[in-house]
Amino acid sequence: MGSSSQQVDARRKPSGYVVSHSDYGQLDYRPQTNSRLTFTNVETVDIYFVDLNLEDYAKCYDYVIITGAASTKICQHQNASSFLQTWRSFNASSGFSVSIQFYSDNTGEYKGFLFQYKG
Ligand SMILES: [Ca+2]
Repeated sequence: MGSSSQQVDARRKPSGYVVSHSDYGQLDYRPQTNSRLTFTNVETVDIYFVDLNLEDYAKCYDYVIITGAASTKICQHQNASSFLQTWRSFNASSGFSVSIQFYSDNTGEYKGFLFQYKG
């Protein structure tokens, strides 16, 4: 179980890598995760998922939502493959931010994700 909220100022840190949880690669993510990372001071954020491995079920119990000018929900069973290993651009909100929220339910944990970003 984990709940966290973090901000990255994209002017100060215009590129980098983000993982779904702190021990990504060693342990699966936790149940009942609700974490949010917000990029600030951006007009667009380009995101490249190196790895994206969430619970694969039609009902989309675990998911990622990327919210800027629009909101994009990523579900393993539905559209995850279209975000994997390709650069995707997300326009910021009017407040110049893009947030990535990761949510997991209380059962069925998987490896998680790793993405590269450019702000
Ligand atoms: Ca789950």
